[in-house]
Amino acid sequence: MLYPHLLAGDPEIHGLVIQELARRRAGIDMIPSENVTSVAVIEALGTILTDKYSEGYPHKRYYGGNEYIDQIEILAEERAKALFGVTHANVQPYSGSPANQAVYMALLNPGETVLGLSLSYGGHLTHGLKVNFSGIYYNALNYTTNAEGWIDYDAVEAQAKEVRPKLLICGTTAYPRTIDFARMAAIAKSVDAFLLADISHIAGLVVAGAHPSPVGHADVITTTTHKTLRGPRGAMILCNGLPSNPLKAPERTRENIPSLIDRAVFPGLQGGPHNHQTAAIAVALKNAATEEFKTYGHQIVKNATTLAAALTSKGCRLITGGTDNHLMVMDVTALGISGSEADVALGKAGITVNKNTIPNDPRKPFDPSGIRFGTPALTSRGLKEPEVEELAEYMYSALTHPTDAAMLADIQSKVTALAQKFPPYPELEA
Ligand code: DSN
Repeated sequence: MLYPHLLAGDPEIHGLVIQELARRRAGIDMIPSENVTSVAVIEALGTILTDKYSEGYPHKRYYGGNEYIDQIEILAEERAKALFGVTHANVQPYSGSPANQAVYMALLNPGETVLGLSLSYGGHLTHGLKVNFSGIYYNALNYTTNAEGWIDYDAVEAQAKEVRPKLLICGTTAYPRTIDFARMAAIAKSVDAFLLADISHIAGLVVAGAHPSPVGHADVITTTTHKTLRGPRGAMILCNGLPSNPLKAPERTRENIPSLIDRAVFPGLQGGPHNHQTAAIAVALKNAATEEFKTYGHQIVKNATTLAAALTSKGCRLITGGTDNHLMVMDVTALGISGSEADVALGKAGITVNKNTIPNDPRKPFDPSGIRFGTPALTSRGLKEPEVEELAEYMYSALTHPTDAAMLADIQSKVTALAQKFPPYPELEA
């Protein structure tokens, strides 16, 4: 039996974990921010490292007994630096939102102006949503995409010149196209703003060479470690330069960004780092440096473009008409249903996606016009183009028969048969 000590200590939680594993194995997860991490990463997460306090940074801790924790954190930092080609990496942020919060704290005073992509056009909560810290404590303004869903860089430039942000953000959670980091850097430079590239969604594609890198363009890069990067939940902040570790707060200059970031993460926002998470990030980064990972990153994109082409050929309306990366957004109202109805119908068919707004969405965010889905997790499970084409058939059938229970049950049995050929975590016994 899997997890025997958990079973002995808490059968209720153990039972739910086993049911979640069974759920994952019976269906296909297409939420593009999710993935299937390695069992090596899961084992690192489950280690005794979780017990240790180590506030501070390697060789500068506020607690004793950190000689091995220091080595783990240094390994994670060195692997991150080598993988992305930067000279400074902070691997302590608990997740993507705190990482972005640390960047704000490092580079801005409360009330200063930030310009980021609107959440409802594919941005993120922390890029300036009014009810998020970014919109509450800062003068957060948003750019949008055009009606077809493309970022209009000329429009971003005009808006930046008008509002003069101190921080410009390029980063997305529901944008299916390549980001032009060089253009965003030129816009930031023209208004003397810092540029933050939040590559949480595409980090795995960047290291695989399947998406251009923001390194050399952005002043600061944030990324979660659990999306296309295939690691544990967590995040990193990357930049160039070296921390100077001054005794007093450094001035907000480009040269001081590494020190500013480190001080913002600790003691600015966080206490002790999650050392089991840091170890698991190190394990994931080692894997991301392999040739196999490069092949994986390119396969994610091949699977996504195959899926986009198959769905488009059936008449489905994809925002921007397709994808360059790992995800796509579909306007399902063209099929006579809402995003929520599509989400539920696909769920009954064994395919997990999420409802999502589309550009200029006339509907409310809780029941928007679209769905968002992608290929990182299914690619980790080994599905390739033929299986993805099969999935496109199942998706289309479910979306065009959203209330036909017998039809959805039939599709679900086919999806489960496919899913069982490609189990996630095959090393784990059921
Ligand atoms: N929740 C993540 C996503 O689904 O894209 C972003 O933080």
